[in-house]
Amino acid sequence: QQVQVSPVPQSVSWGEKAFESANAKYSLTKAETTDAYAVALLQEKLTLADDGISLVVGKKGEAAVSAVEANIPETAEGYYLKVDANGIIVAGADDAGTYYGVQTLLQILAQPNVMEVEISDYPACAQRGVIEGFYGNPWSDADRKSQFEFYGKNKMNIYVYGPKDDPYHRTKWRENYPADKAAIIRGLAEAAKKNHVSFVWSIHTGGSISNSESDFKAVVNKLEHVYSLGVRNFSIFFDDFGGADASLQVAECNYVWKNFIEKHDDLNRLSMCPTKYNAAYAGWNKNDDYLRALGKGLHKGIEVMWTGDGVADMINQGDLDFFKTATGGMAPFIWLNYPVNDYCIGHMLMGKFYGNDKGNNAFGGKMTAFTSNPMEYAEASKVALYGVADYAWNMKDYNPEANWERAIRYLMPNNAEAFHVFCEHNVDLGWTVHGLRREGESPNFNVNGTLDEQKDQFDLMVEAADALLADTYNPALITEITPWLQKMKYMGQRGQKIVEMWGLIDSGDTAKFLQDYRDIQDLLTKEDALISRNFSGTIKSAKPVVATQKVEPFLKQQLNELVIAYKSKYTEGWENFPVQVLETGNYYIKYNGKYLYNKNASADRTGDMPIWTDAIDDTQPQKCEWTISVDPNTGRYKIANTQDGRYLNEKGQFWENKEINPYDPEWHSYDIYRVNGKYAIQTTAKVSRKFLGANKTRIIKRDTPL
Ligand code: LTM
Repeated sequence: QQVQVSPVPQSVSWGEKAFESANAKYSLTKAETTDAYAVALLQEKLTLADDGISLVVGKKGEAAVSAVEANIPETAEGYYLKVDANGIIVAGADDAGTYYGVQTLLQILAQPNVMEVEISDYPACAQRGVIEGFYGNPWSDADRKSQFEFYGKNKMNIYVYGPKDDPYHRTKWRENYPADKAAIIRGLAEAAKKNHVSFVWSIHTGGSISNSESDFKAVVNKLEHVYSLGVRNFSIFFDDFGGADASLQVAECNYVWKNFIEKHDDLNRLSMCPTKYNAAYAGWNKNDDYLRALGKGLHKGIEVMWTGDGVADMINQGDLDFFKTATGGMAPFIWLNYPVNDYCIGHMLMGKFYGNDKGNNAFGGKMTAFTSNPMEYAEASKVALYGVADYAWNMKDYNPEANWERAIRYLMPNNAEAFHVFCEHNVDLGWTVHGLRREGESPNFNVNGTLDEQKDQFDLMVEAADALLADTYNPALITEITPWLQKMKYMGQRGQKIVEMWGLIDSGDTAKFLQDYRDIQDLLTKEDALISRNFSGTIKSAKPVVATQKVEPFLKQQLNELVIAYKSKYTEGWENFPVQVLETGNYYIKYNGKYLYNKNASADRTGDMPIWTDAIDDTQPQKCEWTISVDPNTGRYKIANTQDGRYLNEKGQFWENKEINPYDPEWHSYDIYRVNGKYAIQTTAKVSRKFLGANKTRIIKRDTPL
């Protein structure tokens, strides 16, 4: 059978069966100069023997492949590959091309029946890869090494090291790595090389640098230190700190180019991430002074990063056009903020990788690099990265659906169906400050379906979670997604109970109905207790959320309707559920972009009119003491001012004794911010159960301006 090589090659022509791979031996012919990493791979993965099937490997110019030289693509990193009954030939345009040809060959030889095939292949985009540029727990050494192997297999050739929470990248950029950490960087640079990945180390000098030679020297000193660890590609970041000072940034980058890059024969690349790194940050102004100054002033060898229209945006022709005009002719180094989830940390982003202009391969030539900023969950990020690799290699043939199906099988071969269920319920980001949404979550769940159909889906959620929790194929992946698997399981169980409860209303089994209701409350309590992983310092742990587009709202709404239906028919048992106070504390309450001030300072008590303001200022004693309660009889919430017991009403306009119903869309526009010295931002906060309860950290995202 024919295998779908991934990334999809530019041109493939399959023939008849050539031979069977079981027990096959290969007789390797190569030159001294043939890429050592490609040869090492063959030695590791195949059985080599002199009387084996002929396997000729080499690159353009080497005698072994001279017979097919005319077939080798011109494009750097391209290769020609042929398999037939006489043997195999892999001919690269260069070392990387030879290596990628071998990677393709290994996918073909992994099939029981090896088919005759002729492939001519090359990348659409010259630099393809990943930028570890998120806030949160940086990837571990093991995570990164596993990534590099994955990049090699998927023909990605660049990895940018820039985790916001590595102090030696950002806050302590002047300091050298201590010996143990330096050894890790050295090991990573070496591991990247083996997989034909260019390891780019980036420094974030941000706002803690002055436009002075002594400070610029400090940058070069640090880069020299990292150079001494084996790194040969560098970047300078100026994102997320405020000051878009083009003259300083141009001076710093050009200083580094002249006094560092040009000083080393084996350095020739430098990139920078600007402060205005997307069109929105440049005020949609193609004549923005800052960007123009970068385009004009930066040394021509320096590449400039760009995230598109906004911070989180898929890339289209318009993004490239804007950047080109604004910089006076440059092509961007794309920093794609997907599947990064540091601004929606409860969401695991496991959906299809789609939405970037397909056009044709020429689109890839209009950017210098296409890199993706992933989640802090390295293994789980591979679903999206499998798409990134395929897209950036061959834009013209990229098919998001087919790619996603392959990614699922590739990552979880023994439990692909279960992993499919998990991935399809973890797609959308919810409402966030960056506005990026992903479509198609929970595609098989029909809110208007029959109870039986819905039960099948809930059963699948439970069964898939159990199967994956017991899977041993990729323990690192399972560890990362376990809290989300548990959440999916509990949700599925809630759904199973809800289906059952509709039957109990008809049958009149009120005792069982009330027990199911209590069980659902217990499941919700368990879900409330789930956290993504332990956190340290400023790094926050997440509350996992699953299937937020369709299934979760449906479950909430169904429970509400069940209670109403029950109460219209029966009375018994309900008095057992007293109103519980979930949490009391200091909050800022936001409505329609305004914050509610403390009653002492500003509420108009006579007219019961609260005062709303544009900003919160936690230095002033303006905080309100609020009690947030839920009535499990109705699932309704109320927010009371503890000082006078009055309630905030659903319009956010005045206080009165009234409950807040989280199911009414109008009431969903509150954001609650916990006061903890600084103000914390939860961009997706709504008044709903998931933000209330015992764990007080979970409404906090991070204390950074957005
Ligand atoms: O996107 C850039 C250039 N900078 C930061 C990233 O570090 C962060 O991961 C993403 C997503 O929150 N947003 C940023 O602004």
